[in-house]
Amino acid sequence: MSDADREEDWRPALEMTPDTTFRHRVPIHALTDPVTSNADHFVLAHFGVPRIALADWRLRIDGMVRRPLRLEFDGLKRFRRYEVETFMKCAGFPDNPAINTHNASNAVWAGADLREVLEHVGADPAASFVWAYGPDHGSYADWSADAYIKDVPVERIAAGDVLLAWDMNGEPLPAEHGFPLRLLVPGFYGTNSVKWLCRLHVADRRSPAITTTRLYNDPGPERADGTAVGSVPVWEAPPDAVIVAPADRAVVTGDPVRIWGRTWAARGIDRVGISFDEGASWVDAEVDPRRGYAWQRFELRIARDRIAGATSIIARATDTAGASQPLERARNACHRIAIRLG
Ligand SMILES: Nc1nc2c(c(=O)[nH]1)N[C@H]1C(S)=C(S)[C@@H](COP(=O)(O)O)O[C@H]1N2
Ligand SMILES: [Mo]
Repeated sequence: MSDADREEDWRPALEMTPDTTFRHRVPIHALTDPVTSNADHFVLAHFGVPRIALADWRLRIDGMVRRPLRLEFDGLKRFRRYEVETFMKCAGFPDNPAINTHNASNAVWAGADLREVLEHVGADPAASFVWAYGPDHGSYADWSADAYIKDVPVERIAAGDVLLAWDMNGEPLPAEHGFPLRLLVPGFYGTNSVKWLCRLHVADRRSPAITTTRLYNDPGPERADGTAVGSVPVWEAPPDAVIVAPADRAVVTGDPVRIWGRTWAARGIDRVGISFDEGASWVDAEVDPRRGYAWQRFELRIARDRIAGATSIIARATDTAGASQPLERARNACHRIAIRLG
């Protein structure tokens, strides 16, 4: 049995600091920069933050490949470097698809294109998923795991821009964001972009891990009797938006009143409607054109007397395929803020 066949030897030496769930985020009204800085980009680490020394780290690639590999960091960096600017949106709670945590950022990532790395190792054309392994382990809420594993459809990888990313906004990945290497799946919910990436396993089926098959799987479409048909993995991000200004609970001054924010979807956003009457009627905002996977800016200037008496603002995005955000009870439910016209 060769080294690369041994099941557990993909784990580097590491220390988990902290060794409990770690979250960081700035308030939505602070998302004023088009590119979120490394310090302001939200962080979600289910089990804590593994600290890995570069000398201890390898990327193991195995499974349905002709040439299994253990790549050192320098070897990986010999692949062509690509840059991708992309929104990242946290799917929210692993097992609750009815809440939007509105946790989003936008950064410029750089690294190798996984499509080229798979060509290099001679991935079997019959493969359908790549399982990505992070070595972080521990517990989160009421479940625990000895690794953080996700699976990505080979089709998405073949479309390009799925990165093995070592740079974030021009700097090496900060520990919280996955040093030394993370997977980055633009257009998919953040949960799929495995940090502290140490192993890629090429397979013809989905991974059986708890993080792929049980958590982050939502009930499928409803039948007439209200029961769900199967389940759907939390992959492509549906249309979503946050109102950056005014801030929630702000006293709103000025005429016209200016409302703006950020919007995104795997496919890109076509339209954002703004409602001042709890969704009874909508006014179209202006939406910047889509650039790759970057989030788009929307803005509406509206005469004060047209919204007299308003106490809330809701934004609703529609993607290029015509899908709109649900008003409530969804991972991408509409953002609603309370305001007072001052
Ligand atoms: N190994 C590992 N990768 C992970 C996670 C994790 O806990 N462990 N969290 C995921 C989730 S749910 C999200 S939303 C993104 C967050 O990436 P960020 O912290 O760089 O913003 O990382 C994903 N990748
Ligand atoms: Mo997440």
